[in-house]
Amino acid sequence: MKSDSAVALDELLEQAAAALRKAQHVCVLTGAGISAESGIPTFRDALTGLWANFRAEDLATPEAFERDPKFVWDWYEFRRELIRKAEPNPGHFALAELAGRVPRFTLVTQNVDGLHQRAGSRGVLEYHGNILRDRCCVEQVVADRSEDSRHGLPRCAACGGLLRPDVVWFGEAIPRGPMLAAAEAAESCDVFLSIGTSSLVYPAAGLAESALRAGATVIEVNPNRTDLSRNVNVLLAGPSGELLPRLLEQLR
Ligand code: BV8
Ligand code: ZN
Repeated sequence: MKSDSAVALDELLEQAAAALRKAQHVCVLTGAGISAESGIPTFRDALTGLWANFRAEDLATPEAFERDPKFVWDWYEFRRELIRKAEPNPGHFALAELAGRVPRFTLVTQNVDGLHQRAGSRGVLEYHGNILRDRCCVEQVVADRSEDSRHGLPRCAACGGLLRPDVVWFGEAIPRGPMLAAAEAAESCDVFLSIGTSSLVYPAAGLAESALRAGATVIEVNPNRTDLSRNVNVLLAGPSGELLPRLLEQLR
Protein backbone atom coordinates (compact mmCIF):
# COMPACT_ATOMS: atom_id res chain seq x y z
CA MET A 1 0.00 0.00 0.00
CA LYS A 2 1.68 3.31 -1.12
CA SER A 3 2.07 6.00 1.59
CA ASP A 4 0.17 9.26 1.11
CA SER A 5 3.43 11.13 0.41
CA ALA A 6 4.33 8.56 -2.29
CA VAL A 7 0.88 9.01 -3.90
CA ALA A 8 1.27 12.78 -3.66
CA LEU A 9 4.69 12.58 -5.30
CA ASP A 10 3.27 10.43 -8.13
CA GLU A 11 0.60 13.06 -8.73
CA LEU A 12 3.19 15.85 -8.74
CA LEU A 13 5.39 13.87 -11.15
CA GLU A 14 2.36 13.46 -13.44
CA GLN A 15 1.64 17.21 -13.24
CA ALA A 16 5.25 17.97 -14.19
CA ALA A 17 5.17 15.38 -17.00
CA ALA A 18 1.91 16.83 -18.33
CA ALA A 19 3.51 20.28 -18.58
CA LEU A 20 6.58 18.83 -20.32
CA ARG A 21 4.49 16.80 -22.80
CA LYS A 22 2.90 19.94 -24.25
CA ALA A 23 5.98 22.17 -23.97
CA GLN A 24 7.58 23.67 -27.12
CA HIS A 25 10.56 25.07 -25.20
CA VAL A 26 11.97 23.78 -21.90
CA CYS A 27 14.61 25.80 -20.04
CA VAL A 28 16.56 24.21 -17.17
CA LEU A 29 18.75 25.86 -14.53
CA THR A 30 20.94 23.60 -12.42
CA GLY A 31 22.99 24.23 -9.31
CA ALA A 32 25.40 22.34 -7.07
CA GLY A 33 22.62 20.03 -5.84
CA ILE A 34 22.51 18.07 -9.12
CA SER A 35 26.18 17.12 -8.62
CA ALA A 36 25.80 16.25 -4.93
CA GLU A 37 25.00 12.60 -5.75
CA SER A 38 28.26 12.52 -7.77
CA GLY A 39 30.13 13.24 -4.54
CA ILE A 40 30.82 16.92 -5.17
CA PRO A 41 30.01 19.03 -2.09
CA THR A 42 27.50 21.85 -2.62
CA PHE A 43 28.25 25.47 -1.66
CA ARG A 44 26.00 25.04 1.36
CA ASP A 45 28.24 22.24 2.56
CA ALA A 46 30.99 23.62 4.79
CA LEU A 47 34.45 23.72 3.27
CA THR A 48 36.94 21.18 4.56
CA GLY A 49 40.72 20.91 5.05
CA LEU A 50 42.87 24.05 4.69
CA TRP A 51 39.75 26.00 3.74
CA ALA A 52 37.54 24.87 6.65
CA ASN A 53 37.38 28.36 8.17
CA PHE A 54 36.43 30.00 4.90
CA ARG A 55 33.14 30.51 3.05
CA ALA A 56 33.20 29.75 -0.67
CA GLU A 57 31.90 33.28 -1.24
CA ASP A 58 35.13 34.61 0.39
CA LEU A 59 37.51 32.43 -1.63
CA ALA A 60 35.84 32.72 -5.04
CA THR A 61 36.64 36.45 -5.37
CA PRO A 62 39.21 38.53 -7.27
CA GLU A 63 40.22 40.08 -3.93
CA ALA A 64 41.09 36.69 -2.39
CA PHE A 65 43.13 35.81 -5.49
CA GLU A 66 44.88 39.18 -5.39
CA ARG A 67 45.70 38.65 -1.70
CA ASP A 68 46.97 35.07 -1.93
CA PRO A 69 46.85 33.45 -5.41
CA LYS A 70 48.60 30.27 -4.20
CA PHE A 71 46.01 29.68 -1.46
CA VAL A 72 43.13 30.16 -3.90
CA TRP A 73 44.82 28.05 -6.55
CA ASP A 74 45.30 25.19 -4.05
CA TRP A 75 41.55 25.31 -3.34
CA TYR A 76 40.74 25.10 -7.07
CA GLU A 77 43.24 22.29 -7.63
CA PHE A 78 41.62 20.43 -4.70
CA ARG A 79 38.14 20.86 -6.30
CA ARG A 80 39.53 19.89 -9.74
CA GLU A 81 40.77 16.60 -8.31
CA LEU A 82 37.34 15.89 -6.82
CA ILE A 83 35.68 16.69 -10.14
CA ARG A 84 38.10 14.60 -12.22
CA LYS A 85 37.32 11.59 -10.00
CA ALA A 86 33.55 12.19 -10.13
CA GLU A 87 31.09 10.66 -12.60
CA PRO A 88 27.82 12.16 -13.87
CA ASN A 89 24.79 10.70 -12.02
CA PRO A 90 21.29 9.64 -13.23
CA GLY A 91 20.13 13.27 -12.80
CA HIS A 92 22.66 14.49 -15.37
CA PHE A 93 21.81 11.64 -17.77
CA ALA A 94 18.06 12.28 -17.44
CA LEU A 95 18.54 15.89 -18.59
CA ALA A 96 20.68 14.76 -21.53
CA GLU A 97 17.79 12.47 -22.52
CA LEU A 98 15.08 15.08 -21.90
CA ALA A 99 16.79 17.36 -24.45
CA GLY A 100 15.87 14.82 -27.15
CA ARG A 101 12.27 14.58 -26.00
CA VAL A 102 11.19 18.22 -26.39
CA PRO A 103 11.20 20.52 -29.48
CA ARG A 104 13.56 23.12 -27.91
CA PHE A 105 15.74 22.63 -24.83
CA THR A 106 18.05 25.11 -23.07
CA LEU A 107 20.34 23.94 -20.24
CA VAL A 108 21.86 26.66 -18.07
CA THR A 109 24.21 25.56 -15.29
CA GLN A 110 25.79 27.41 -12.40
CA ASN A 111 28.09 24.41 -11.97
CA VAL A 112 31.68 24.68 -13.13
CA ASP A 113 32.23 20.88 -13.04
CA GLY A 114 31.45 19.98 -16.68
CA LEU A 115 29.40 16.92 -15.59
CA HIS A 116 26.44 17.81 -17.84
CA GLN A 117 28.73 17.71 -20.87
CA ARG A 118 30.22 14.39 -19.68
CA ALA A 119 26.66 13.02 -19.45
CA GLY A 120 26.12 13.89 -23.13
CA SER A 121 24.37 17.28 -22.86
CA ARG A 122 25.21 19.63 -25.76
CA GLY A 123 25.14 23.42 -25.94
CA VAL A 124 25.31 23.74 -22.14
CA LEU A 125 25.33 27.43 -21.08
CA GLU A 126 28.15 27.65 -18.51
CA TYR A 127 26.78 30.64 -16.58
CA HIS A 128 29.69 30.66 -14.10
CA GLY A 129 32.41 29.26 -16.34
CA ASN A 130 34.31 25.97 -16.09
CA ILE A 131 36.85 25.06 -13.39
CA LEU A 132 38.88 22.77 -15.69
CA ARG A 133 39.92 25.63 -18.01
CA ASP A 134 42.68 28.18 -17.30
CA ARG A 135 42.31 31.84 -18.23
CA CYS A 136 45.20 34.31 -18.68
CA CYS A 137 44.85 37.25 -16.30
CA VAL A 138 46.70 39.51 -18.80
CA GLU A 139 45.01 38.61 -22.10
CA GLN A 140 41.68 37.54 -20.45
CA VAL A 141 41.45 34.51 -22.78
CA VAL A 142 41.42 30.74 -22.15
CA ALA A 143 45.10 29.78 -22.26
CA ASP A 144 47.54 26.86 -22.08
CA ARG A 145 50.05 26.51 -19.29
CA SER A 146 53.71 27.26 -19.84
CA GLU A 147 56.24 24.68 -18.64
CA ASP A 148 57.69 26.93 -15.98
CA SER A 149 55.04 27.73 -13.42
CA ARG A 150 57.01 29.96 -11.02
CA HIS A 151 56.38 29.89 -7.25
CA GLY A 152 53.91 27.05 -7.88
CA LEU A 153 51.66 29.42 -9.79
CA PRO A 154 50.57 28.45 -13.32
CA ARG A 155 51.75 30.78 -16.09
CA CYS A 156 50.36 31.53 -19.55
CA ALA A 157 52.21 29.74 -22.38
CA ALA A 158 51.61 32.72 -24.72
CA CYS A 159 52.57 35.73 -22.57
CA GLY A 160 53.85 34.36 -19.27
CA GLY A 161 50.99 36.09 -17.43
CA LEU A 162 49.47 34.57 -14.29
CA LEU A 163 46.67 32.08 -14.98
CA ARG A 164 43.41 31.81 -13.06
CA PRO A 165 40.54 29.27 -13.26
CA ASP A 166 38.07 30.22 -16.04
CA VAL A 167 35.22 30.74 -13.58
CA VAL A 168 33.09 33.78 -12.64
CA TRP A 169 34.05 35.08 -9.22
CA PHE A 170 31.69 37.01 -6.91
CA GLY A 171 31.59 40.63 -8.03
CA GLU A 172 32.43 39.67 -11.61
CA ALA A 173 30.11 39.82 -14.62
CA ILE A 174 28.48 36.73 -16.15
CA PRO A 175 30.02 35.88 -19.59
CA ARG A 176 27.99 37.85 -22.17
CA GLY A 177 27.02 34.92 -24.44
CA PRO A 178 25.60 32.61 -21.76
CA MET A 179 24.01 35.59 -19.93
CA LEU A 180 22.06 36.79 -22.99
CA ALA A 181 21.12 33.28 -24.18
CA ALA A 182 19.91 32.28 -20.69
CA ALA A 183 17.85 35.47 -20.28
CA GLU A 184 16.18 34.92 -23.67
CA ALA A 185 15.46 31.25 -22.89
CA ALA A 186 13.97 32.03 -19.45
CA GLU A 187 11.64 34.64 -20.98
CA SER A 188 10.51 32.47 -23.91
CA CYS A 189 10.22 28.96 -22.39
CA ASP A 190 6.92 27.21 -21.62
CA VAL A 191 8.42 25.16 -18.80
CA PHE A 192 11.30 26.23 -16.51
CA LEU A 193 12.98 23.57 -14.36
CA SER A 194 15.01 24.80 -11.35
CA ILE A 195 17.12 21.86 -10.15
CA GLY A 196 19.47 21.59 -7.16
CA THR A 197 19.89 25.30 -6.55
CA SER A 198 19.30 27.34 -3.40
CA SER A 199 18.29 30.27 -5.65
CA LEU A 200 20.43 32.65 -3.57
CA VAL A 201 23.10 33.71 -6.07
CA TYR A 202 22.23 36.43 -8.61
CA PRO A 203 21.77 37.03 -11.46
CA ALA A 204 21.28 33.22 -11.92
CA ALA A 205 18.47 33.16 -9.32
CA GLY A 206 16.65 35.86 -11.32
CA LEU A 207 16.12 33.50 -14.27
CA ALA A 208 13.31 31.53 -12.58
CA GLU A 209 11.69 34.83 -11.58
CA SER A 210 11.67 36.09 -15.16
CA ALA A 211 10.24 32.75 -16.34
CA LEU A 212 7.45 33.10 -13.76
CA ARG A 213 6.78 36.68 -14.90
CA ALA A 214 6.61 35.44 -18.51
CA GLY A 215 3.92 32.90 -17.52
CA ALA A 216 5.99 29.72 -17.80
CA THR A 217 5.19 26.67 -15.66
CA VAL A 218 8.01 26.55 -13.09
CA ILE A 219 9.00 23.19 -11.60
CA GLU A 220 11.55 22.96 -8.75
CA VAL A 221 13.49 19.78 -7.89
CA ASN A 222 15.15 20.04 -4.48
CA PRO A 223 15.00 18.01 -1.24
CA ASN A 224 14.91 21.29 0.69
CA ARG A 225 12.72 24.37 0.32
CA THR A 226 14.30 27.49 -1.15
CA ASP A 227 13.34 31.16 -1.58
CA LEU A 228 11.75 30.12 -4.90
CA SER A 229 9.61 27.25 -3.55
CA ARG A 230 6.59 29.37 -2.54
CA ASN A 231 6.24 30.65 -6.11
CA VAL A 232 6.66 27.45 -8.16
CA ASN A 233 3.83 25.53 -9.88
CA VAL A 234 5.20 22.08 -9.01
CA LEU A 235 7.68 21.29 -6.21
CA LEU A 236 9.32 17.87 -6.54
CA ALA A 237 10.84 17.52 -3.07
CA GLY A 238 13.67 15.00 -3.30
CA PRO A 239 17.10 14.25 -4.79
CA SER A 240 17.40 15.00 -8.52
CA GLY A 241 19.31 11.76 -9.13
CA GLU A 242 16.15 9.87 -8.17
CA LEU A 243 13.35 12.19 -9.28
CA LEU A 244 14.59 13.21 -12.75
CA PRO A 245 14.79 9.58 -14.05
CA ARG A 246 11.28 9.05 -12.61
CA LEU A 247 10.07 12.17 -14.41
CA LEU A 248 11.48 10.80 -17.70
CA GLU A 249 9.73 7.48 -16.90
CA GLN A 250 6.47 9.39 -16.40
CA LEU A 251 6.94 11.09 -19.77
CA ARG A 252 7.16 7.74 -21.61
C1 BV8 B 1 27.79 40.11 -10.03
C2 BV8 B 1 31.82 30.10 -9.77
C3 BV8 B 1 28.14 42.35 -10.70
C4 BV8 B 1 33.03 30.13 -8.90
C5 BV8 B 1 29.98 31.19 -8.54
C6 BV8 B 1 21.37 40.70 -5.80
C7 BV8 B 1 21.02 40.42 -4.52
C8 BV8 B 1 22.05 39.99 -3.61
C9 BV8 B 1 23.38 39.82 -4.00
C10 BV8 B 1 23.70 40.09 -5.28
C11 BV8 B 1 22.71 40.55 -6.17
N1 BV8 B 1 23.32 40.74 -7.36
C12 BV8 B 1 24.66 40.42 -7.25
C13 BV8 B 1 24.90 40.04 -5.99
C14 BV8 B 1 26.19 39.60 -5.49
C15 BV8 B 1 26.49 38.13 -5.78
C16 BV8 B 1 25.48 37.25 -5.08
O1 BV8 B 1 24.51 36.80 -5.65
N2 BV8 B 1 25.78 36.98 -3.79
C17 BV8 B 1 24.93 36.05 -3.02
C18 BV8 B 1 25.86 35.18 -2.18
C19 BV8 B 1 23.98 36.80 -2.17
N3 BV8 B 1 26.48 37.85 -7.21
C20 BV8 B 1 27.65 38.07 -7.88
O2 BV8 B 1 28.67 38.48 -7.37
C21 BV8 B 1 27.63 37.78 -9.38
N4 BV8 B 1 28.29 38.85 -10.08
O3 BV8 B 1 26.74 40.40 -9.50
O4 BV8 B 1 28.61 41.01 -10.69
C22 BV8 B 1 28.70 42.90 -11.94
C23 BV8 B 1 27.81 43.15 -12.95
C24 BV8 B 1 28.32 43.70 -14.15
C25 BV8 B 1 29.70 43.98 -14.25
C26 BV8 B 1 30.58 43.68 -13.20
C27 BV8 B 1 30.07 43.09 -12.02
C28 BV8 B 1 28.48 36.51 -9.71
C29 BV8 B 1 27.97 35.33 -9.02
C30 BV8 B 1 28.75 34.08 -9.48
C31 BV8 B 1 29.81 33.67 -8.48
N5 BV8 B 1 30.43 32.40 -8.87
N6 BV8 B 1 30.59 30.04 -8.96
C32 BV8 B 1 33.33 28.80 -8.25
O5 BV8 B 1 32.54 27.85 -8.40
O6 BV8 B 1 34.39 28.71 -7.63
S1 BV8 B 1 28.54 31.10 -7.59
C33 BV8 B 1 28.51 29.48 -6.95
O7 BV8 B 1 27.70 29.56 -5.81
C34 BV8 B 1 27.87 28.44 -7.82
O8 BV8 B 1 28.20 28.56 -9.18
C35 BV8 B 1 26.38 28.70 -7.57
O9 BV8 B 1 25.91 29.71 -8.39
C36 BV8 B 1 26.38 29.21 -6.15
C37 BV8 B 1 25.93 28.14 -5.23
O10 BV8 B 1 24.55 28.06 -5.37
P1 BV8 B 1 23.87 26.63 -5.74
O11 BV8 B 1 24.48 26.09 -6.97
O12 BV8 B 1 22.44 26.87 -5.68
O13 BV8 B 1 24.36 25.66 -4.58
P2 BV8 B 1 24.04 25.74 -3.01
O14 BV8 B 1 25.09 24.96 -2.36
O15 BV8 B 1 23.77 27.15 -2.59
O16 BV8 B 1 22.63 24.96 -2.88
C38 BV8 B 1 22.57 23.62 -3.26
C39 BV8 B 1 21.09 23.28 -3.33
O17 BV8 B 1 20.98 21.94 -3.77
C40 BV8 B 1 20.38 23.38 -1.97
O18 BV8 B 1 19.16 24.08 -2.14
C41 BV8 B 1 20.14 21.91 -1.58
O19 BV8 B 1 18.93 21.76 -0.90
C42 BV8 B 1 20.05 21.27 -2.96
N7 BV8 B 1 20.42 19.84 -2.99
C43 BV8 B 1 21.27 19.17 -2.18
N8 BV8 B 1 21.34 17.85 -2.58
C44 BV8 B 1 20.52 17.72 -3.66
C45 BV8 B 1 19.94 19.00 -3.94
N9 BV8 B 1 19.08 19.20 -4.96
C46 BV8 B 1 18.76 18.11 -5.73
N10 BV8 B 1 19.30 16.87 -5.54
C47 BV8 B 1 20.16 16.64 -4.52
N11 BV8 B 1 20.66 15.40 -4.33
ZN1 ZN C 1 48.57 35.27 -21.62
